[in-house]
Amino acid sequence: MRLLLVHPSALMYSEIFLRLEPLGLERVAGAAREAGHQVRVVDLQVLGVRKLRDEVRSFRPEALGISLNYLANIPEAIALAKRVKEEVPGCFVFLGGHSVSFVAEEVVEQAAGAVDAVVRGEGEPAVGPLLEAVRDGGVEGVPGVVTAAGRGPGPLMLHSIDGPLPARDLMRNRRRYFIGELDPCASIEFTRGCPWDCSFCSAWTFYGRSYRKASPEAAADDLARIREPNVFIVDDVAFIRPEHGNAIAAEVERRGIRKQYYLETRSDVLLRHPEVFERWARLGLRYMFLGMEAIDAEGLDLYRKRVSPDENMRALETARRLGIRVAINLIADPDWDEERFRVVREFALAVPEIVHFTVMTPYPGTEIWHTESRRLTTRDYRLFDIQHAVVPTKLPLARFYEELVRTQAVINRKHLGVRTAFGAARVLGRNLAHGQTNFARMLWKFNQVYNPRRQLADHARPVRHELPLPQRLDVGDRRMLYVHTRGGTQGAPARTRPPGT
Ligand code: B12
Ligand code: SF4
Repeated sequence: MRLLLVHPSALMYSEIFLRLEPLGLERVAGAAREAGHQVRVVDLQVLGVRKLRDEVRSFRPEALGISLNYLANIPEAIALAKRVKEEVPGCFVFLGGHSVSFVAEEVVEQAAGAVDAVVRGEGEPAVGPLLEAVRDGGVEGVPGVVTAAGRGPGPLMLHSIDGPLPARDLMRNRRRYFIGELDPCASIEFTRGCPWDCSFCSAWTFYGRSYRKASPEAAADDLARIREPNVFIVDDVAFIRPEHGNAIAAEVERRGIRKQYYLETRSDVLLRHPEVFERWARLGLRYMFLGMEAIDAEGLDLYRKRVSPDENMRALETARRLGIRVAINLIADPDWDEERFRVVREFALAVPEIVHFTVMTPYPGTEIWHTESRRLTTRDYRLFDIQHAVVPTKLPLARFYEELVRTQAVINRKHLGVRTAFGAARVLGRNLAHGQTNFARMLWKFNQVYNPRRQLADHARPVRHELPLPQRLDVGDRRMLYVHTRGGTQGAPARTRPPGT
């Protein structure tokens, strides 16, 4: 069967700092190819819609799959589905990915016939059986599938994440994937899932709190196949298990693979096993995201982060000692007033690290969706991008955005200060010499994109599709939030407790 897979366009505010290859979609493409289908991929993060139109006309797909990891992309995906249905009337359209898994029924209904099915959960085990059923009948019975007829059997989960291989070769314009100065940059996955249970996050609910590790050999094989000199490790929390991080490092050393890496981890994981990160720093680990989320104990408790402010500070010192640059993420609460923004600005200016802000947003699939989201001020999918306030702000909304953007701008200037500018100029020169312009564009785009008036105006756009209202659930039994449950797995992936709890 001819299958066209599409990733929607990049969300405006993230495009400044990064644009990364859609690894999940590439893995679905790999699975479909292994099942004998003819597959093409269009990533609208790096290709224009005209390219998609040309591809639809020339390839005449029998099935179209759109990736929806981000809620904010849902209206765009529905519009694309409608256009492709008009162009190729018999084409079977399905959606899949993280976010759409939590609102599958609602999206099928909102698409009013333009979407034939939504796949909940992991795409690799579902795509082969789904395409077979499209040809032979019985789509409703495929595990994980939701259609207008309702929900089929629960989704299946890969037993091992060693395969299928991501179909990196199907991507075009790979040079446009980058993160900060790591330009160009590819992505890789060493583990899947997260054993913690932070109240604002849906990573753990999606995978039913399971945690799987790629074998060190498969991880190193995949790494060796990557052509780019830079690699982003997509794991929710890298190197939770020190023996796993060390085993992959040993394979990388044995094969003499040399890359620069960016990863994401937690302060307590770094503090517990700094030697693993030190080893990876020798192998090229340059940057890490630390999801600190809050600078005070109260905030950390609220998000059930299970980390103390002291641990966060010690983690920053450890990273500095290892020579790894840290990007900190803090959650800006809509309850913040001018004083709170001032305190946070002071903190951000006092530390040498890169500081990012995201706005506290209740997402379907998270615990706070059911506890706090009764107060939503908008249900426009496009505003659920953690850069807009979707619950009432203490300050008038316009003031809140002014303070937010002012804080972002102060921090941005800090990074582009005199000393940093020299460093940036060196990186710029090196990247431009190789024809890589992503990092350069990022430096100039900030003021264009981060603009409080524009953020406010986004709230006034006409809304075509709205998020469903949250159901008030007693989340005493948090398994009710899961997409993947133990009964629905292929084999039995390890369900682990977070280390140290
Ligand atoms: C790596 C990552 C990123 C990377 C790479 C993103 C990219 N281009 O793919 C970066 C750092 C760029 C990023 C950025 C952002 N991210 Co992000 N990211 C993740 C993370 C940690 C892992 C995703 C991943 O690669 N997993 C590994 C692959 C193999 O799995 P996967 O992509 O989920 O794909 C599987 C399934 O979803 C499904 N699937 C996927 N596509 C399709 C398509 C079809 C047709 C089918 C059938 C199935 C299917 O099958 C795949 C294989 O099993 C997730 C958390 C998580 N655990 O999912 C958050 C997450 C997806 N991100 C999140 C957010 C909020 C963001 C940002 C908006 C943050 C910001 N403002 O800066 C931006 C927006 C990026 C953009 N597109 O513009 C939220 C999503 C919230 C939401 N409900 O919308 C998540 C869930 C994290 C969280 N805290 O809850 N992100
Ligand atoms: S540790 Fe990170 S990935 Fe895990 S639940 Fe908390 S925020 Fe989500």
